[in-house]
Formats: sequence, C-alpha cells, structure tokens
Amino acid sequence: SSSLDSRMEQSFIMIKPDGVQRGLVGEIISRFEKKGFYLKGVKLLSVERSFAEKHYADLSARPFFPALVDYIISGPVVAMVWEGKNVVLTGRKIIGATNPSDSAPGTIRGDFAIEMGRNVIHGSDSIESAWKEIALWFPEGIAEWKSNLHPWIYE
Ligand code: 3AN
Repeated sequence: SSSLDSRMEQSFIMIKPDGVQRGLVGEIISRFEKKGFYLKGVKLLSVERSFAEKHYADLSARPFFPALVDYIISGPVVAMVWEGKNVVLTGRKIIGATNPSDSAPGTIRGDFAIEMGRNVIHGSDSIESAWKEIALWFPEGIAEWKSNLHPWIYE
C-alpha cells in the first residue's frame, strides 16, 4: 500500500513542438493515462525565448543551448502536470533515454524519435525540478481533485 502523500508526487511533462506537429499528443497522453497516472494540468501554448531560457537555465552553458531554445520556441507545446506514485522516475522511463538512439523500443522516444534535438517530450528529472518547472509553467496553479483514492490503481 502507498501513503496518500506518495501518490501525490507530481511531474512536469511537456510535449515539444515536434510531438505536437506530428500529431503525437493523444498517443502520449494515452500512455501516461493507461499507466494509471492522473492528468492534473494541461495546456497548449507557445513560449517566448526568455521563458524557454528560464526553463532550460541549467543547460545555459552547453553548446547546444541556443539550438535547444530555438527548437522549443518553434511551435506550440503541450505543458502538463501528471500525478501519481513515483511519477517523476517512472515518467522518465516511459519517456526513454535523452538520446533516441539509446532509448528502448516501447518508450516514447524509442518509438517516435530519431534525433536528440527532436526528441518529442520533456519530463522533470527530479522531484525538486518538478516543483520548479510546475511553478514556472503553471503560475496560475492547478485544479484540485476531490480525491486521489483509486482502489483499482493503489492498494
Ligand atoms: P532530458 O530531456 O532527457 O532530461 P536533458 O535535461 O539533459 O535531457 O537535456 C534537455 C534537452 O536538451 C534534451 N531533451 C535534448 O533535447 C537536449 N540535449 C541534451 N543533451 C544534448 C546534446 N548533447 N546535444 C543536443 N541536444 C541535447
């Protein structure tokens, strides 16, 4: 059995512009839903360069940073908050390795991506970055649910 607290872990998941333009939104949402995670926030939006730079601030010194920012601002993205036990780590497994040539078939990147610079989706890499990213992308907050109890998902 799992404590209510652990069931309320949240991750920030973003479908990048390539995923949106290629029509993968439903497929990706479906994979997280079927796993048993709850969709707690979702919106389609385009972000400004300065916003994308904030999201990727930790990577600002990397040589690929300008191309990464160009990519993220190249079209609308789907920003989401997903909730459930171990959603950060499990979400990363569902997404697959950063470089699609290393991501296993069955993962989102393994199934739908070829290049690192077009890897379809972002997921928070720790609970701390999830908090930061959710605060950045959902400053308006997210709607409360009546209950997180679901006996067909949690013991
Ligand atoms: P992940 O998205 O798997 O957490 P990060 O956080 O290391 O990976 O990198 C963020 C994004 O930056 C990746 N999704 C990828 O698009 C891009 N990226 C990371 N490393 C490289 C690299 N060596 N060359 C080009 N792009 C990269």
